[in-house]
Amino acid sequence: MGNIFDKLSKILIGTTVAATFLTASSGELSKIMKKRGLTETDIIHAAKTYTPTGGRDEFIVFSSGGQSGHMLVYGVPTMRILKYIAVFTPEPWQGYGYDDDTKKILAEGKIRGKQITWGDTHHPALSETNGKYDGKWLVINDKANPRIAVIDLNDFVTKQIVVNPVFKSEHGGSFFTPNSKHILEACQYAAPLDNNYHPIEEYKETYRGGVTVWSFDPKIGRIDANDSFTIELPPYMQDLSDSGKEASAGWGFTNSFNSEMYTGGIEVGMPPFEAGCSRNDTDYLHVYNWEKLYKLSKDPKNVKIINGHKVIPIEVAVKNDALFLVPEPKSPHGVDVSPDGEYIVVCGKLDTHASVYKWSKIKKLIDNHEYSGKDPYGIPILDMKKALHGQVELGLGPLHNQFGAKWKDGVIYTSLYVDSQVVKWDYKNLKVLDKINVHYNIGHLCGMEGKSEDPQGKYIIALNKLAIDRFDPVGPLHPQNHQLIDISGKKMDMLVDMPIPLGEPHQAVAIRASKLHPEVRYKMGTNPFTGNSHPGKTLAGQEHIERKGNHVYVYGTVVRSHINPERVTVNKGDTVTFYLTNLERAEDETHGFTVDDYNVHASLEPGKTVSLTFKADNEGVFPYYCTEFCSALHLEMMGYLMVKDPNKKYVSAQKLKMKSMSKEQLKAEYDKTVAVNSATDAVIQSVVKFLKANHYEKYPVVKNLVEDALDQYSKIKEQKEKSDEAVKAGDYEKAVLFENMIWQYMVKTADVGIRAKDLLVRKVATPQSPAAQAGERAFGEGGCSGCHVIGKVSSGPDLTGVLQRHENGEQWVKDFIMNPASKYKEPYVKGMIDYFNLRMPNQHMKEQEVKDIIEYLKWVDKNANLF
Ligand code: CUK
Ligand code: CUA
Repeated sequence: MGNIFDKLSKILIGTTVAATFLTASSGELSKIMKKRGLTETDIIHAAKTYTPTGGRDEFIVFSSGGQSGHMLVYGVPTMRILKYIAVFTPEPWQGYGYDDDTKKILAEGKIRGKQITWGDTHHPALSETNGKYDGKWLVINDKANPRIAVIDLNDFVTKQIVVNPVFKSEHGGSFFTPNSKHILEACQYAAPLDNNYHPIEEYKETYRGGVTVWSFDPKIGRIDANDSFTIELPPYMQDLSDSGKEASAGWGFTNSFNSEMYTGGIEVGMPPFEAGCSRNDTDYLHVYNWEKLYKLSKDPKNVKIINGHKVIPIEVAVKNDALFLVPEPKSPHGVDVSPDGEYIVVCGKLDTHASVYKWSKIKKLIDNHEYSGKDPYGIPILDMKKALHGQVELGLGPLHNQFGAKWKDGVIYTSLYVDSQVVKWDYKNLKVLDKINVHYNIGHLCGMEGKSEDPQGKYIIALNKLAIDRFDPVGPLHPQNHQLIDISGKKMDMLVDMPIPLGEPHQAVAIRASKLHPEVRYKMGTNPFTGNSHPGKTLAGQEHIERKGNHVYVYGTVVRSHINPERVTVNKGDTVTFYLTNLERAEDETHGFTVDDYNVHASLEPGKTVSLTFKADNEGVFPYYCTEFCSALHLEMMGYLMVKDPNKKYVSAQKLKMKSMSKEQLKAEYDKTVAVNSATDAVIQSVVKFLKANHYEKYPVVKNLVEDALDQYSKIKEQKEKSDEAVKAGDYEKAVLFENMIWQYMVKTADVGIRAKDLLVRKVATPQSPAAQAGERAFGEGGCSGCHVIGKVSSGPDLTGVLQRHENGEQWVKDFIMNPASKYKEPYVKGMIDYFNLRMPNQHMKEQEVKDIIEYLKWVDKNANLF
């Protein structure tokens, strides 16, 4: 094992102090390594990725969720999944597709009137300012049902879905331009741009591809379909694309794989598509000046209107020197533009090479009108050799590229699908630098901010298509496998695997975590989908039910732990709309809402208002309830929807004779409840005193909790008034109920208040030495905490001050822990045994643990005033 501790300490702390510390615990570590069969390298990989509880990641990855139509969010280097974002597919937890507003978003994705509830998501893109990620917006495409969705990174929620009006399939999207004013989206399978039938025999004449240039407003994060247009392209099956940067800003680049314009036909005796599409030695890289074409699209004489959408015909683009073709090795796949916009790297897929084009060379050919020919549609073709910087043989099946932090020195990483490898190479000096094996068949690879003008290096994630034997078997359908690779050294280092059981994530994008600033609560009564106040916004005290003809509107609120109103009665056949506002301001106090049997569900994050509409077409009694375990009284957070048939006569059930309590009994119960409340209140007051004395307001996290607690506490006054009123009227039964409500508010106050106090103790206490920390751990894990609670007498005595209680206290405590029985006869211990009716057991602690516990107890004594 030799120098593993040196290596580890370098990773962990980078000092020799750490090495000493590690050597001390090395016995334990080597035992675990042996038991689990771990090598030194494994331990180093663990140290590079493991993040202790509460720790955060350096990068956040947004990965396509493939056929799930969702996206997923995870952290690097921990590879912990943080969220699924619902995009094209309903997602019950978030209420996506189960409340009115999210149904509306999903309905934006209807294609020619048809609701589509899935998506084949491929390429996410993050918004950019001056070519750098700004952490504001995320977009992703749907290949099967050509659509693009916009996700708001303020709350990680999909806010817009836009259908491509002319494509029947799309793939080369989405790609933001460097200032996020536009998004490029390229077609995949060519088809007629109109919606009519055209025979396949007229493929060349009537089938088309294209690139749609969507206008995007980065201020509000919405696509403006009216300001957008499509560049008509030949039916070459456009593929991956990238938008130009810096030197090539304003231009776009799109690959293709069927310049043969083959149309298949196995059933009529023709060879399959796969043969016909790869007959020619070269296909075409489309090079187009989208910026110029955007300006031209404003003039109606430059566009055809197809399905209500502007399309610039090929001739118009050619006439204006805005569309060119450059031959590229047959059926390539990825195309990626270098951060300075000068190099365009095309991956061979069927060719073992990557082809590096130079923008200045392409531009020169364009400016000099130096063409080697024209394609059948009249598009000028540039000479491949004259446009190339060079080619490098990388291996079998090169698919996609990512630039590293040293991109200026030519460092780039490319995935090799067939070889199942990532290759690091130099696109400037055209040589291979390093290769690493992945498991198995990698598609995209994701660098940290690797698609921006500011690649961060550090890590590459291999997005592998097959997992085969990597994980515990879960049936014939295997998870996908994302592998994290450390690229900070000279050689690439494979760190960890993460199974993805959601769909095939083609591409992922990563951003520095520090650039994301999502909010933790909505402004009270917000509709997140408009950003405005929701028409159904209801504040405390405004709850009511309104009937308009056959439509019943419930203006309700939810807050720990009740839904107001709790009873809603409607007629069978009525339409019912629940408007619900979550009145909570506390972080993470989300409530859920459903009505049994009616297929509706909402997620109510703090401050949000949602609306749920359904037809009450079944008679009966339907509980509604909160679906998030939001508080101790979560199960009580419920109500009843009662649906009556107005045409039925209901015979009332015979009233049961219930025994009722005497007035004296009720008064006694009332007195008891009041006494419990004032005792609880005394506890609360002592916590409040502590919080104030220790200046809780100086610590924002504590302050938030205290505010939430006081919020709960402030509601007591109104309940007390109601209770007093009931007493005055002699109605003790009602008074008891109100006193119980007071107690509920007190419990909620105490719950949050004590959480605040615990946090505050940690903030104001003197820092713990490593030994005291280890001692606290041993105290918890060794069983001491089973009977002893610091600051309190529980099933054993309070240990605050225990070191002072005995002569030569430290030694005494040590001896007692190591061998309790030796002291059972001492009068003090005997007294304790009698009092608690328990004997201190021997926990068989190690000497070091006992020493640490004593350090911990010293720390407790130093901070005794806090407990
Ligand atoms: S594509 Cu899947 S591996 Cu849709 Cu970006 Cu290349
Ligand atoms: Cu609110 Cu459970």
